[in-house]
Amino acid sequence: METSKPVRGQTLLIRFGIATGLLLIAVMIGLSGRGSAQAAPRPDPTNGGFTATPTATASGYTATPTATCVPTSTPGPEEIDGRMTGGGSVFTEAGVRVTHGFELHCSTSHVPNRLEVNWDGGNNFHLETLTDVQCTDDPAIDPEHPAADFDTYTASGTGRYNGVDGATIDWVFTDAGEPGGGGDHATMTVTDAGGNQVLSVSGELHNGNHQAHREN
Ligand SMILES: [Ca+2]
Ligand SMILES: [Ca+2]
Repeated sequence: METSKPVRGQTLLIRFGIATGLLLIAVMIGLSGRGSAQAAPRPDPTNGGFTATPTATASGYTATPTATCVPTSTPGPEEIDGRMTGGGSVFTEAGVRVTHGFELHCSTSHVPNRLEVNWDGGNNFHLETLTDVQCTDDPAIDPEHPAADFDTYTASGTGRYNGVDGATIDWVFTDAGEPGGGGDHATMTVTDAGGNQVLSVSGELHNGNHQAHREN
């Protein structure tokens, strides 16, 4: 009887010790788990779910990649150094003869640039300023001789219509070799100072010749 008391007390102590130990282990595991959960990187919803890692640099700032410039416009045609001379007749749809004579360069700054157009018994356009010009090579057109780097002269200008300033002209002349009546074309549209179209003609030369040249 007397020897059983210490044995029960020891058993209780051992059980208490085991229980306390288990509790401590459980608490430590719990703390340990919570600590590791806090240490794990959290996905950044603004960065595609990835956590950005700042990179220290000598200046203290992270280098930002510069955008590469991509050309969005196509380069224009290569400027051709040349001129076109000549003249001739074309007819409107109504059968009105339109005559023209010219000396024109492939640059607005290369002067002189002259163009005279006469039609219908007294109407006249006189070019004063070449405002825009483009000399181009149409693969389907052969200007033959002399050697030239273009065959098509497309331009705009301002001038006088029947002596009145403020008129404009848009035109295209082509040189398709010789004779001029064998394929050279002229297209011209003249608008007076009031905005009225006073001439519109497009066709093959009936006589005359357009001649493309190199400047040198
Ligand atoms: Ca050509
Ligand atoms: Ca020609």
